[in-house]
Amino acid sequence: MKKFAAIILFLYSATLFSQNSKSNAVLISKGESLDSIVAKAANVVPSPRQLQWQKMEFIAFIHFGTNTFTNREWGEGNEPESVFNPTDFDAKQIVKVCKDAGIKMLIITAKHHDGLCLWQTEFTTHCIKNSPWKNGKGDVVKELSDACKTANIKFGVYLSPWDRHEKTYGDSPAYNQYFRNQLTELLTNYGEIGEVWFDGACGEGKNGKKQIYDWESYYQLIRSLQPNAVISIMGPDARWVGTEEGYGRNTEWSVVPVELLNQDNIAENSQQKDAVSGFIPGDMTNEDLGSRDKIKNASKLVWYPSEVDVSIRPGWFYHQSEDNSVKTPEKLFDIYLNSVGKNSLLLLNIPPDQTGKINAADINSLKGFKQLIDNTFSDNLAKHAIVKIAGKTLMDPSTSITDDDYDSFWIADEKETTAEIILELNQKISMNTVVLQENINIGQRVEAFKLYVWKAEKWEEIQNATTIGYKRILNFPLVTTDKIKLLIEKSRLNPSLSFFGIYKTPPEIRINPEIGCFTDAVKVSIESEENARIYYTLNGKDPNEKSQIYTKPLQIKKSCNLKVMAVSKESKKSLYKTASYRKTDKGLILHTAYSHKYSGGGDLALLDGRTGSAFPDAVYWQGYEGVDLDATVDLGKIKEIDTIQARFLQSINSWIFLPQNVEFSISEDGIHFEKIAAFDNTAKLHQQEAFVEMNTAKTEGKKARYIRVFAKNLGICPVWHAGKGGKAWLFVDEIVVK
Ligand code: FUL
Repeated sequence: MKKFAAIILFLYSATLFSQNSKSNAVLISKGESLDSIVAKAANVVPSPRQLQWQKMEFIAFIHFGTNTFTNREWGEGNEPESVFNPTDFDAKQIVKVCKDAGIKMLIITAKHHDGLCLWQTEFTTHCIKNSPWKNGKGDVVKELSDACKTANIKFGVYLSPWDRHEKTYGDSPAYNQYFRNQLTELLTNYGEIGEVWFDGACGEGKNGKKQIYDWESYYQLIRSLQPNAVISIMGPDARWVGTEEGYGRNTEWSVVPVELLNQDNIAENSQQKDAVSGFIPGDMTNEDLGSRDKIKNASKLVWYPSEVDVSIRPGWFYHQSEDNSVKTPEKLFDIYLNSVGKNSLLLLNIPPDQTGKINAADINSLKGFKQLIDNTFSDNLAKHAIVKIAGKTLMDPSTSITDDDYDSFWIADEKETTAEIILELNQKISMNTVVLQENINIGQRVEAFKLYVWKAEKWEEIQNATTIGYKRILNFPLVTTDKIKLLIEKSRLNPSLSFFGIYKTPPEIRINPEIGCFTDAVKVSIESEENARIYYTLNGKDPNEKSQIYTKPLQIKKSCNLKVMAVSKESKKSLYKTASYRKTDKGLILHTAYSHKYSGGGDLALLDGRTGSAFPDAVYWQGYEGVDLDATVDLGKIKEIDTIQARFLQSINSWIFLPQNVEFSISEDGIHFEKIAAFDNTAKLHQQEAFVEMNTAKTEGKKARYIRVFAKNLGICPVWHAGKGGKAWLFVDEIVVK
């Protein structure tokens, strides 16, 4: 059955693209020589729909549905339709936020695994017709597709094949018909669809329902109704990169053996569990999918480019507890460099919250990210360079590789498989980023290249890499030079280049320490790139070029919010960076030692007024590895106290468990303590999803100067846990005494 499916797909894609002399698929005969296979691979090109898709570079996923309201990642399928009830759904806001961030298409989860349909469907009652939202008259797909049209960006749909609600699921022909009916509605009633995203996930397990999907019939339907739509992941046009971290491969070939198109393979290698309970990567994560070694035994090669899907938050759906864990602008920028910049398309998930809008935390991050993109890439420092290739100056503007026109390109003479391209810059320029683009209309060819800069009268190597493809972005430590050289060392056929750009990123800022709680003073140092001017304020306001200039470490003696900006010598502005410091009259004695891997900000972190969220990547948690927490807060004098609270994290996938039990005691003299509250958390230690536990005691006006919090670490991970026998972590933040 598996073979049969692969063969149909194979014939299907062959007939689709055989019209052009260059095509996006090529057959390999038995016994064909490696040279001939490699030459064939070099002539495989994207189909027109794949090409226009690739050129979008950056698109968005909108995960929205039942899980937004039930606070889950995978619904069970038995949730009532009434849970879907956004209070202020605003498609225009969602589209605007995305468009402002430079996004070219939105893909909505029209139906996730729980089966609830976010459009007015005729084929199930499990849809928003039966939700209270807009009295059942609303249509998320319609509103979003209309808003995209108005904003002139593309629109796509995610339709989960796995359906935990639909009764016919598992009765293969009936469900296939149901699925085609759903597709037909989505592909006929909402205008042009740019991408159809089929998920490989299915968590049915061994004894679950076994649905045999009729993929070919889905594809034929899509091709007939929306010929320009790219079919991704469980589809023939774009492939899953293989992880959900946002990072592409260093060697990323868009031409791969047809076997990667086999849906059974893809499904087996996809997630079998939800994001919170763990992720099982399969073969798609292989470091190399298309090198000579991988293609030498292929029966057919196809253009099958990589798509990098990643969420701006830890989960795919909105959870309030993750508002502090939204990826920072810097992290998003790094993801961009490592996805778009590694021959992939970036699909960034931005999930609306329960109001039905994008949350302010995500908007802020996207704004900073866009600023980094603009401040880096708006100015190609190679624009006026003299281009010299193999000793000859490239004069013809139609072959320019430094302009923005992708279709003007240079190609080496036939039979050449190496090349040396030198850009003479006329003056010394500081740079740390290079963008290269092959002309994929001709094929992806470059297999190895190096970058050099002219320094002290000789060429110095700064990068050594393999593939380029549609786009390769290289990031390296700042270097100043007036000449840069690209050496193509190996190529499948004569190499081409559409673009060679040089850039410098805006300055970064490092503040040390970034948070702090102090009793007398704290010394704060700020660093940025050489020759940058650093401006700051201490009242939390945005600094500008009239603000205080940083010259030496600051001695901070009062609670304050520091905000910093740097301006490079080329006048590039950094993002703002903030830090906050809090003076406390409380003392804290730690009787046990926290791990320096998770200091949470240092010795007074548990009193700094900043609390960690449900995901440990936030910086505020203090971690104790295998040891208990035993801490005494000193209020300085005897005071009436009302509440004592300690917050703990459980995130068992990260080996972080709640303390088994917690005790609060108080004392006036620091010697004689009275136990006033105890908590037993043992019943919660099995809970899979990450959560924060607050142990709170009301003390009703008791008097004390010292408050002692003792929390018993589980010690070692239990036998049922993946890390059994290993040291368990206890994460605390923070201790509140009011
Ligand atoms: C996965 C799904 O299980 C997740 O919930 C999410 O939709 C992601 C994009 O794909 O396979």
